[in-house]
Amino acid sequence: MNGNYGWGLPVQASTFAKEVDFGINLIHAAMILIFVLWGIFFAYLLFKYRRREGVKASYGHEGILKSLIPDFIVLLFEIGLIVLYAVPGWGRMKLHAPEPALSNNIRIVAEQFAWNIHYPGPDGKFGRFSAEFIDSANVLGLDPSDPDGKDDVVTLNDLHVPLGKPTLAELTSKDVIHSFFIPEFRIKQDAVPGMATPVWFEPILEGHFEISCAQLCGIAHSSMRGDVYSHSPEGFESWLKERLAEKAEADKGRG
Ligand SMILES: [Cu+2]
Repeated sequence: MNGNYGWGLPVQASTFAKEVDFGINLIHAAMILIFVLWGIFFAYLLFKYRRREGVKASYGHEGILKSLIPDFIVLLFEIGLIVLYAVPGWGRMKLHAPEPALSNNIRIVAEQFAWNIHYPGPDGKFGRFSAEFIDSANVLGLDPSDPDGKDDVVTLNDLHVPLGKPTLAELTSKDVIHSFFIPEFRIKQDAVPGMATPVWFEPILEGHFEISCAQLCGIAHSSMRGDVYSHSPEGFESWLKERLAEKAEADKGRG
């Protein structure tokens, strides 16, 4: 797995990664610079205003505006960060969902303590689903009479996505609030019961990564992990074909 985080940021595996990392790196660099400058200034003041014979402290207000200049510089930098980087970047990443017709469409249903992934299969249509059909073999409650659901694939903690196009997911939860987090894709989104939240990303690197739950959701929160595989388009197609063959085999066994 590429999930070897080490000291630096995880590998940049989606189109969002560069822009997100720019902000993280800029903020860290600025904080180090401010920390060092303040430290030097502090030491300078300690020395300059040390206790000496015949010198008394003054408690007047003269020079107070001048002393606020560094704060104003930091404030300007922070406003610039929000207005020039954070808001436009957020807009680029979150404002416009990709066209469903040009995306890999999936549903992600979180539950204590797992990720169910629902693929629409070759017809591109999700089968109807309803709580009344939910049982241990049908965790998403797919309606067995719906033809659109015949070629659907459901996996547990096993997300497969193709390179070359965005993956557009509808994210929800069966029970409590979870948070869908793939560090390498720089994507994190709450999964809220009763809500279908759109979430999208485009992988740019073939590999094996990890989904983790980023919202404390119960006793086994820390083990709520899943695998993510980003494939070449051909690799993704052949993975899907294998799942469909498995499904046909299982249906034969049952029927
Ligand atoms: Cu969770």
